[in-house]
Formats: sequence, structure tokens, C-alpha cells
Amino acid sequence: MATESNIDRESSTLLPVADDPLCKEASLTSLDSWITPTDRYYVRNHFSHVPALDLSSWRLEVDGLVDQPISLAFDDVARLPGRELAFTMECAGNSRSYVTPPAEGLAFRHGAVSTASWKGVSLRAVLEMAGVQETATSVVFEGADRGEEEEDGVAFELSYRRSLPLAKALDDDTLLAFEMNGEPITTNHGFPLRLIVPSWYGMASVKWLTRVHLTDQVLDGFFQQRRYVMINEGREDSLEREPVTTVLVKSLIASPRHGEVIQYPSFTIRGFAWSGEGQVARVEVSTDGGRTWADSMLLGEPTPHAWREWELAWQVPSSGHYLLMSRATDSAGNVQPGSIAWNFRGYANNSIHTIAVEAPAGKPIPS
Ligand SMILES: Nc1nc2c(c(=O)[nH]1)N[C@H]1C(S)=C(S)[C@@H](COP(=O)(O)O)O[C@H]1N2
Ligand SMILES: [Mo]
Repeated sequence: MATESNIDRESSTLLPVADDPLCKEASLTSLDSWITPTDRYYVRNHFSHVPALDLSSWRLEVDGLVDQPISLAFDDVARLPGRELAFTMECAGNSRSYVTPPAEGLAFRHGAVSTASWKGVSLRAVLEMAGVQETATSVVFEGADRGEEEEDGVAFELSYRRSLPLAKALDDDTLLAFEMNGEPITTNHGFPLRLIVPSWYGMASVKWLTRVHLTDQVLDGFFQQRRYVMINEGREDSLEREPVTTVLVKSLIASPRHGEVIQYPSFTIRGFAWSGEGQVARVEVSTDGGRTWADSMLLGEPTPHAWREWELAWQVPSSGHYLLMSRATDSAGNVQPGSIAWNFRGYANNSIHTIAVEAPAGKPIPS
């Protein structure tokens, strides 16, 4: 498959989405390994300012409804019992470019999803050091990045803040991570410490973490109430602003890529599938635009928080144009839809991935 590996090499760098704030996405053909190498992992920043934090002066403040507010140095966190897990992180805005009619927000194609091995400590261990008071119901996380946003023509300065329900914060797999793929987390991915919230869309995993605040209030923050809420079609005053939380079941075809001229008569279609609501139970593939479906083979072992690779050996019947689709089902019975219910910001687009490929006329190329 010489041609295919050439394609992989050509497109292995991240694709630009925005320069300011910096946002880059993976190319689908570069997603050719279960763990995404850090230089191929998507980047989603909200501000121009990317904090360059100094390890010796950095502190993590834990305060609010706690028995004892604490201020931790990096080593105080790093010496707690370690925990490492593989987690597939997907931006809630991934695949937004394919929402119709077009939705507000950055034009991510399908590459705002990546998988890394994250090492750190359970957030729970740090919360227990401070002692969570009985009245606390949620935990607010603050990053060191600051910048401007604008609403109704009024500009204001803010930092990146998000809250989690206390029960989710106390989950053993909610991590304070300091290593990504065996190295200290890089500047763009949140050095020196970031939150990792498995099963939830990426916005929950706060980077450049400096403060953890226990509270009994609902956070009225910009990134909590104005962004990452579902604003569906309908009258403004009847809107139900449901928060964006758990990642919906989804699969992508990583190879071939859209528009590829494929080798045939046999071609291995491969990709990834994931769900925040359970394990991936099956991934079906259609090579005829959705008229018929075949079960792909799930590769490797299931893991609690990371995607599953799948493949299907396709016997291409003849030259021509083909529409390939993949459709995942999770263990909770959720199936990818043909299209999503439109929402104003185009969040959580988990509709079936469809690509067009061509098997050229002429002599089939033996593989
Ligand atoms: N402090 C801070 N944390 C943040 C963000 C941010 O802009 N600032 N972006 C969030 C969003 S929307 C996503 S999808 C992920 C992206 O993480 P990555 O850049 O490491 O891929 O980080 C989240 N955490
Ligand atoms: Mo995101």
C-alpha cells in the first residue's frame, strides 16, 4: 500500500483552524495510531494569551467550601499516588463544518479529536487533603489564561473557568494530569497541570489549572452558561439551555480519505469509534451510500475511556464512485444518527461520517 503511506506522511502535521486564538486540528489520515503522538494532537485555545507558567512559582489553590484551604506546589501534587489512563478527547465543536445550516463557531472539520495517555493523580486525592464540606455541590476550575470576550457589543475580560458536579469531580478517573504521552504536558496542552474529565467533551478538561474552588452555587461563567449549552431551534424565550457534557457515540473513517483514488480490488477501510456513554459495541460500514451495512472488526481491547480502532476488508466490486459511511453503536444502545438536531453553535455533531472515493477504470491494481 505504498500510495496510502505517502498520503499519511504528507498530511501528518496539524491543520490550521485559527491563528488567534491558536486552534489546530488533526488530519484524519494522520490518525493512524491508537495513541495520537503529541505533535498530532489537536489544540483548542480560547485566548491569544497562552500562559507560560514557571514550575517553581506555580501553585494550585484549593479553597471555598473546604475544611482547610490549601496551596500546593507542583511536587505536593506529583508525590500523591499516580494514576494513568488513555482518554479520547473530542472538542464539542468537532465536525461543526458539516452542520447544516452552518452554525456559529470555529470551523472544525473532523480532526478536533485525539487520544493521549494522561498521567497524574486523582483530583479526589487533592480534594480529600482539603476536606470537602457537606454543603459543597460543585467544583469550579480556573485556568491561568485570560483574555477578552464580547457579548451584545460589550467587551469584557475573563479567565477560562468551568465547573463540574461534585460527584463527577470525585470520580477516581477525573485526573489532575501532569504528563501527556510520557512527557511533561506541553505549553499548548496545559503545562504544568490540567484537568482530565473522561467521558465529557474537551471543554471540561481545564488547562493551565491554578485554582479549584468548592461551592454550593451554580457557576454563572461565560464558558459555563453562554458557551457549551445547547441552543436549539425555537423561540429565544422558550429555550432550554441544556449543558453540553457527555460525549455522544461517534465513529470516523480515517482511511481512505475523502476524494481518494483507491487501489482495488481489495481495500481495508479503517477508523476509530468512541462514546462517553459506554463501550463501543459495533461499527457498521456501508460502501453503497447507506443502502447496505456490514459489521467491521473491532481491533484491540476495549478500554474505559479511549476510542476503539476498527477495520473492514472491502472487496471493491468494480471501478466507479463509492460513498463510504461508518455508523457506531455503543453498549447503552445509542446509534449515530444520519444528522443531528440543529443547534445554534453546532455542538456535538456525531452524525454518520460519509466520504466519497473513486476506484479508477482500467486494470485493477493487485494489492
Ligand atoms: N484553560 C483552558 N482550558 C481549556 C481550554 C482553554 O481555552 N483554556 N479549551 C478547552 C477546550 S474547548 C478543549 S476542546 C480542550 C482542548 O485541549 P487541547 O488543546 O489540549 O487539545 O481544552 C479545554 N480546556
Ligand atoms: Mo472544545
